[in-house]
Amino acid sequence: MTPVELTLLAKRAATAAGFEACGVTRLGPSPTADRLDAWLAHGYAGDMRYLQRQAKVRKEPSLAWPEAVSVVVVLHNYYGPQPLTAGQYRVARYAQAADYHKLTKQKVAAIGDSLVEAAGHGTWRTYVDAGPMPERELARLAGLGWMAKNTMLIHPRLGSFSFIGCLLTDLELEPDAPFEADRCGSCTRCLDACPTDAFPAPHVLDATRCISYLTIEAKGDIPEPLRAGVGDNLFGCDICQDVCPWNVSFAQETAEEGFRPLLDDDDWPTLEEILAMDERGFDARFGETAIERAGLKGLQRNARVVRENLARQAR
Ligand code: B12
Ligand code: SF4
Ligand code: SF4
Repeated sequence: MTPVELTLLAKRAATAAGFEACGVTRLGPSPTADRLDAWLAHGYAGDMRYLQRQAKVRKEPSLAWPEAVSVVVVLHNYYGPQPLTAGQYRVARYAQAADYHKLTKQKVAAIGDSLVEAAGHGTWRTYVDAGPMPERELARLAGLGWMAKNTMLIHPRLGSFSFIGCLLTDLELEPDAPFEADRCGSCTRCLDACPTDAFPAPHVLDATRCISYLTIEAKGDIPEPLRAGVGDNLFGCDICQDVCPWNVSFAQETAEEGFRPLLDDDDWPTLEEILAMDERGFDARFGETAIERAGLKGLQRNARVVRENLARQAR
């Protein structure tokens, strides 16, 4: 099979697996490596030391696997409602469902299997929010969207509520043209809406001020000056995506059953119940979700901050 035929086949397999968009790029040095260096030098990665450790490979992704020549990049829409859970707090949409990594990886792997079967040779590896792949950069290079001012990859017909999956392969595929336009224009809604002022400039996120980092990745306490800004966000944050006109216009509820909330509204514990939880209770409620990443201690830290904020609002 020719590279063009194989590429068509990969895109059909992506659609069959339920991905809403698929593009292809060649594996090469990252054209924006200097942005990563500058970002790390500013200390914007905070406690996420793995980003420092992986920087060399992120800038030169082929170091992860020298035989790889092509990357198939897919987007998977996970949009859905974000209720005020237990009438008290919000959980980022992606974290209300069963952990997306496993399901998305399985689906990406199905594309790899189809490719190798059709080609009669070759091999592949998957990357979904794990490992040193610069996923948003690869998605842009594969023509799937632009790096927006809120740093999200926005697809012009899907918006940004999509996970990115990457399949590296040693098979020759036909690359798509990179997405060169920046369709944010003069809009600044996301920058203005961020409650913790986490954007020092458009396209640059200071993760150490981002609610997503503070409630998921940060190891210690949430710094006092940022606590009020956390508001009712118990885990993660969707604010800079919610206000984005591209999501307001195009976000549609996901068709993937596996991305629907794992707990019924009634099953979400109240803040008081979270604060009284032990490890067993935490595992039983959240063991299958991305919330597991914060651990019981992290979730309780967040619950205290949200409780303080609710009490302040009520006064
Ligand atoms: C670390 C990390 C975080 C950190 C830091 C986020 C950040 N903006 O850097 C924290 C914990 C804060 C975070 C939060 C979230 N994350 Co996160 N995160 C990652 C991770 C693991 C690495 C990102 C990274 O390398 N950051 C460092 C910066 C410097 O790199 P970058 O933003 O990718 O930018 C590079 C290029 O895109 C380019 N670039 C940047 N800006 C511009 C501008 C222009 C004009 C150009 C040309 C190029 C360019 O240069 C950079 C260096 O190469 C990726 C998965 C992965 N392996 O890539 C997921 C990932 C980015 N996260 C994701 C998600 C869903 C989220 C949240 C929405 C979760 C939530 N609801 O709480 C929030 C969104 C917050 C936000 N506004 O970004 C998705 C994003 C999907 C998408 N459509 O964009 C990813 C891709 C995971 C996945 N596989 O789906 N995340
Ligand atoms: S995810 Fe929330 S805290 Fe982080 S940059 Fe966006 S609006 Fe700000
Ligand atoms: S809110 Fe406006 S500036 Fe921000 S990402 Fe969306 S279009 Fe771009």
